Amino acid sequence: IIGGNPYYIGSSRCSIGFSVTKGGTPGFVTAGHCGRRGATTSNPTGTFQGSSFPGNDYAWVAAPGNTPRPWVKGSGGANVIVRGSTQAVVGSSICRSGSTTGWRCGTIQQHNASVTYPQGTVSGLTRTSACAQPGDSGGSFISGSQAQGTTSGGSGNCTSGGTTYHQPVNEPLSVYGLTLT
Ligand code: TYR
Repeated sequence: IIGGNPYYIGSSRCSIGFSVTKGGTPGFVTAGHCGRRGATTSNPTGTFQGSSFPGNDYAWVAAPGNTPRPWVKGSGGANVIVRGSTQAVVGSSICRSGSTTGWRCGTIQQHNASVTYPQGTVSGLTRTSACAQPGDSGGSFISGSQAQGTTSGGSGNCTSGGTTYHQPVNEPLSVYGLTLT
């Protein structure tokens, strides 16, 4: 279980945010819009244990039998080690990792932003200038070695450039009692 890697919900693909454990059970945090509680995943095999969307956009998937790794997939496949989840300030450099467009970087532009999707509004998101595309959802946002959040949505693309919002990761960690692994 590595941040930025793909997983599948039926035929649709999302991305792993960060490896976590809950009481010895391995899994990962990802986007809430990727699956409801009870939905199953393949590659890796898991089950959504909790999911909040809209309002929030976070979820966690238990994936017993898989090995959680304390890193995300960086540039050229390098391991970027996760050492904590202290939120970075506006203006900080940030990068994201996802299964469609890989490792992409930008700047934090705003905390506590609200975005209205067709399904409803999500608040408490962070806006960045890093690009993303469909399938990158749920993937990792990291600043230095500090986990920031999971990809929610945005506009643009990685050819012309884009704006991407992430759900800060500390809320699902505390709501679900998860530990970054
Ligand atoms: N929301 C998209 C998904 O579900 C991810 C995405 C992010 C799409 C930013 C577009 C965008 O500009 O995969």
